[in-house]
Amino acid sequence: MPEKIDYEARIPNNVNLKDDRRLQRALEGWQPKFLNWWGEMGPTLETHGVYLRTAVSVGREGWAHFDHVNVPDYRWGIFLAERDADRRIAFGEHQGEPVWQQVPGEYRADLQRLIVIQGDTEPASVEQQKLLGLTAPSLYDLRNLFQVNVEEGRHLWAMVYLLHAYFGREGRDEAEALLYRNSGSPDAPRILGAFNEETADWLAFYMFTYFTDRDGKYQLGTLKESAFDPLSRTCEFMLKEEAHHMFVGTTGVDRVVTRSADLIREHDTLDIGPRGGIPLDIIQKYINFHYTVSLDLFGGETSTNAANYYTAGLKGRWQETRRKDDHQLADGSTFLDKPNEDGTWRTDEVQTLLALNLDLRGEYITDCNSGIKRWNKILADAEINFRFALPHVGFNRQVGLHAGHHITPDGTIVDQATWESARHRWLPTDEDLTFVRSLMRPVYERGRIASWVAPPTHGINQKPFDYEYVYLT
Ligand code: BYC
Repeated sequence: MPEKIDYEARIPNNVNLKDDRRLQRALEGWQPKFLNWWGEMGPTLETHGVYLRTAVSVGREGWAHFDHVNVPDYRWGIFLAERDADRRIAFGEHQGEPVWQQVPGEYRADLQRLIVIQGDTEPASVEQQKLLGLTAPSLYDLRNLFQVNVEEGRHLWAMVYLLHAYFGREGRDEAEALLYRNSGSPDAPRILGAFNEETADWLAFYMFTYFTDRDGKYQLGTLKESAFDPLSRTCEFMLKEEAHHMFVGTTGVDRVVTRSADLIREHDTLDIGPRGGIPLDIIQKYINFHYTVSLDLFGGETSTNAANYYTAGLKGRWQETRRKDDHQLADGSTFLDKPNEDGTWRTDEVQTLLALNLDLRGEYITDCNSGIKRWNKILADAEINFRFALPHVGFNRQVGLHAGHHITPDGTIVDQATWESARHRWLPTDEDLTFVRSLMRPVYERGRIASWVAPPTHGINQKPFDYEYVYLT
């Protein structure tokens, strides 16, 4: 399998597409539908060139090339990480066998479902972010938005390639449906809840790329372990692109907190809204919202789906090969805190194999805490007496064992009326959202930035902050 990407082809790829005319024709049939979708559901703002990175090879070094690109001409393509000819299945009942280059019949439905769910999230996020280009706080941010969007578009290509290449007619139908469902649509919504929420302002965008893209990192990490080698290889390459998306989130929230801290010090008050900054309690409410809708993306804490995927070798654990156990998980148990109807908590013992979503969520939560730590350090360094925190895992949940319970951010089980009466202190209110939106005015002069966010410490690809990242005329 060549590592070099063929950019001469209509669909750039490193999977020798030209040698499979049927597949090539099928994908070339899907391509104009994708471009139509991009035109209708992709970024609203018209530009004349965005400083974007494009993959040139999938190897360890030098895979990205930077240049100004006219966004609709971006070369979306199919890029799989290099094949390891000796790769063997790392877990489950087929452990030790060579990985699969084709889909085994008995796992076809499950694999297709996992790929469809993964594929559905990618265009959904582009749809959610459609209008953000109209209000970017700087050209640097605008460029990052487009970078994230084109790569999510490419991730859709990654899943569509698998559906077309390995799942026959049903796969092709599913690939069509990925363009048919839309975020927030009452008739044909996206599959997972978080992808039907609005990303209506730039603080929400930073939070989304911090918390929701991070779910992407962990889910892709488990699919990278898959025995189905083409899925594993495509996820491995997607993870490289994903890292930048999370960088946009992490540093985006850093910059909002930094700016708020500066305004608090300058005016000696936490009430910085009138000074054009975002108050810390509103930032905390955004954290509470985006973190909890992202927790829902891990599914139920105990899941026979996840157990079956694992045993079959379809979906592993985070860093499966680094774990020191039998990779079968037939024995072993773990502990799970559950809310009781009477408002108390109990701890149940559950089989490790059934608790794989919980395991993955635990890895994710630890990672999320690293953001909280760095944002608190900004406050501590500014000698501001306020600290962010992740809410309790049961707070504001719609999926899993906490759904239907009313749990406060500190983990107290309360009745519905108590929860509802305090909700405005925990989650963004209409007033908060309206206020944040009122700050969202586009700032498109080179080197300038909106009032509510600090400039980045570094530009992209060693360019300065005042570089013309986007040509608007
Ligand atoms: N919403 O056994 P359960 C990303 C369903 S993000 C709606 O508890 P399971 C990205 C579930 O389908 C990563 N339905 O959970 C980020 C099942 O339905 P059926 C996306 C839900 O199956 C930013 C039933 O409830 N990738 O890449 O172990 C920008 C019982 O399910 C939800 C993936 O998620 C929900 N939140 O786990 C761009 C990887 N949760 O079968 C991109 C692929 C559960 O009874 N997906 N249900 O009809 C999976 O691995 C699993 O499907 C899930 C759910 C982790 C989502």
